[in-house]
Amino acid sequence: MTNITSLPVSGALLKKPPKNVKCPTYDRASLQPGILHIGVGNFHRSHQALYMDDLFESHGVKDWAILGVGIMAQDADMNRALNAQDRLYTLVEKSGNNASARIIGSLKEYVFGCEKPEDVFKKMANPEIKIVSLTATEGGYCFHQGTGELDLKNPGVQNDLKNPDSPRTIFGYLAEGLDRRRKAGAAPFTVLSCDNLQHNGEVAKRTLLAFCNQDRPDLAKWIERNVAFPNCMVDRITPGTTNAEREYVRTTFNLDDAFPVVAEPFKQWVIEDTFCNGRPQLEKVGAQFTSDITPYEKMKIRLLNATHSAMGYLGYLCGYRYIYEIAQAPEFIPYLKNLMDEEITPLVGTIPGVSLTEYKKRLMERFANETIRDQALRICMDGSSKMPKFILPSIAEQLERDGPIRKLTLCVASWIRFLHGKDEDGNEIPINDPQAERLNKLAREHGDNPEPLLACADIFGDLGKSERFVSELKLLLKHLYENGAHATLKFCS
Ligand code: CS2
Repeated sequence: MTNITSLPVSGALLKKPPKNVKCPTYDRASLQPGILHIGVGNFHRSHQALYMDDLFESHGVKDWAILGVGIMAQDADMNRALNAQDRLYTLVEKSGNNASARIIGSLKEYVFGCEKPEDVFKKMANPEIKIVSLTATEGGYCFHQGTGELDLKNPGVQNDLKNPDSPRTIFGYLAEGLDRRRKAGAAPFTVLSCDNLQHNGEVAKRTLLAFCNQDRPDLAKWIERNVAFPNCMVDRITPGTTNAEREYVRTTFNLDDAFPVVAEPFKQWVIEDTFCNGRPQLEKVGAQFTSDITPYEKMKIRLLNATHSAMGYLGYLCGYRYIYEIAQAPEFIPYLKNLMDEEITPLVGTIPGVSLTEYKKRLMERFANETIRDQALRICMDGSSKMPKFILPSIAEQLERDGPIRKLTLCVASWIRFLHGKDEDGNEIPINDPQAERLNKLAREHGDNPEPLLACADIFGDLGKSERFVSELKLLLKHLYENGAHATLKFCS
């Protein structure tokens, strides 16, 4: 604790900005909203909101302010914190001995959809909103991994079809917002998915059309003809905020912020330029526009996100709690390097002007950044939707070309061992996944036999039919149960 009184983050702070913190100098009151963003979590606040803040601060842009929206019950804390702080928050970038803090001013409003869905619909209907961007997480698109189609049995999707006035998923909001535009004869907004899915725009389009086709086929047709869904690749490692970050911001920068965000210095955003109703000039602040997103998203999701998952599950089982500890552990380095070099890189292809060797070297440095204290459990969250996007497609492609799969399969085996819910010393493993109950039951009851889990086609598709994969998985899972995580890591390195 410190005895200096810390300054609350709010509009008043900007009138007398502290010397050690960069603050917006643009006039926030004169900003016009242009983007409505659903899912204002830490990633959005360290990434897209920062790009927009840069655009307002350095290029005099005024018409693309962000109107933030939360649609999940767990967004209640963000709603409270942001609205109490005039939608301002502290972003700290940290690496080595360097740490810098700035106040981000690009969020003009924040509406909590769980309490006020009608307010969100009204905002979406307003033609001044030209883009609705999304960070809905990998699971937020509710599609069945086996078929790629919207899962109509998903409880959120069912709720939104039955109760269009109080949606719980992106679909209910997007459908109602776009329908109001259509009925008013107004131009639609672009839907910009910023989630870690390959072809995230196409996934958003496919699932939204399937949703609308249930009871609003005319709307579906209108969306298909008029709405753009650019694909994009987003990147910035952003840990969750805990009291340690709040205390750090208080003691280091003398700021009292209920929800600061800490991130690494690196950031990347590659976007397809297919917006249907204008866009901000993000290229002025470091975003890259491209006509072919495929190699970029493959590079990022298959290398960064997959290696993250491999570190998360196995690292947690080995007793580590932070990603930097795992990335720095001598016993992990060869496994991670070989996983990327031998089993993933041959699938990524080439990107003009990008050296994958450099990219991977940089990744290892980023993972090893101990100042941001990225939590292994953050990475281990939502495995049921991350595994099919980050890891399983590489296994499927390697199987097709008769290539190596051991290190990728170790990640799946570690996940299944993690889902058991008790570590090697009998301590509880906190499983944070919408499917936790079902998966934990299967993992606990069947131990080293992965077959009942592999039968979950909504996660594994038809990978469970591959003899080679199944026997490899059985071998590694048995090894994990019999010899423990450290020995299995050694066996696979
Ligand atoms: C992580 C990502 O959640 C995860 O599993 O891999 O959140 C990762 O930190 C970001 O995609 C980095 O851009």
